[in-house]
Amino acid sequence: MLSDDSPLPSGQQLVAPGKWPIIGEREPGEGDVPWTVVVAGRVARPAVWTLDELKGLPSRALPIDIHCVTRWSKLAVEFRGVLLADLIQQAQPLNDACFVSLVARSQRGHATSLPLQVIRDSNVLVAWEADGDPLAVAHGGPLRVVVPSRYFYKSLKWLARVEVLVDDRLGFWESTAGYHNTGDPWRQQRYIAPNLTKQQARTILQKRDFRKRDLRGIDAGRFDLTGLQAEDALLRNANFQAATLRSANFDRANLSNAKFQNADLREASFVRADLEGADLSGADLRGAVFRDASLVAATFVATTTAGAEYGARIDTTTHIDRRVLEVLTPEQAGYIARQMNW
Ligand SMILES: Nc1nc2c(c(=O)[nH]1)N[C@H]1C(S)=C(S)[C@@H](COP(=O)(O)O)O[C@H]1N2
Ligand SMILES: [Mo]
Repeated sequence: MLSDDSPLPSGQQLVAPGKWPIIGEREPGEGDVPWTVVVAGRVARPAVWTLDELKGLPSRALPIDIHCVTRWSKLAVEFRGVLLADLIQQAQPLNDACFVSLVARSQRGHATSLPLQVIRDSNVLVAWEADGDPLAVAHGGPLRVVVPSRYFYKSLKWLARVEVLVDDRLGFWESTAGYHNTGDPWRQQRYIAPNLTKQQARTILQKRDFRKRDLRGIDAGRFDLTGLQAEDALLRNANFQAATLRSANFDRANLSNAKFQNADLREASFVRADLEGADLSGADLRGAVFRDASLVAATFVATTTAGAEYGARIDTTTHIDRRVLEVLTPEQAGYIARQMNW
């Protein structure tokens, strides 16, 4: 168990030593060769560097903790690079410059943003090396941003363009998926909930039909939702604690960070569902189907402060791919393997 002075924000779990999950895009979009980084926008002197020019600048290696919003963490990865603040300073930001949009070389125009002050106050790096090795392409190589003290979605892979702005411009996840625009892991600023009145939520819960709906963060704790139809629903951060969900259908639903503690999920179906960071501790999973579900950093067993283990009810009627062992933390993987007799 971790002590109170642990460097792990609440709701996070360490990945196994040596593991580093790949999240989001896996490769950059096509672009010019060689790689360049441009600083433009509200600056007096737009600037551009090639990769070699950047690597020729005075660099520093800093240990930075990775905290992914889907609840895995990897501590003290040593990233080598240059300070983003130094690059921006060379382009001479104008007085009204307040925000910075970081744009990737990406097929979908992936971007994220930060207040200029955050870049000046913390060691935001433009990095090309992690733990002594060149960054792998899937992890943003040849060049990515690394932002300490923010969820990792602020750490843009394949940096191509730094746009200095007066007003903020929301990034890809922030504008399409409700990711919090600050994303401070110490405050668990994970997602913004959509607007749903209490009355609307009640009606939807009574009908037990969530199909294809955006119900992020909905509170369905303790409800009787036997036979719920929730195929393709967006249920990130939803609360299903102690709910009755027998034979519920969650196929292809997005359930990342959903809470299912002590829920009755017998015969529930999660085919191709996204359960990254979901908490299923204490849930009854007999007969539940997790075929092709994504279970990165999911929780099946928790330990109370008194030290008691408090696990999901799993047996050989639970359909779960053996591959999950690779994406779970060692504690979680061990628990599943024991229940399944693997
Ligand atoms: N260009 C780009 N950068 C990105 C993403 C992405 O999809 N595209 N995903 C973000 C998210 S959500 C996370 S958690 C981290 C994942 O980095 P990793 O794959 O190296 O672990 O990259 C961030 N930067
Ligand atoms: Mo993420």
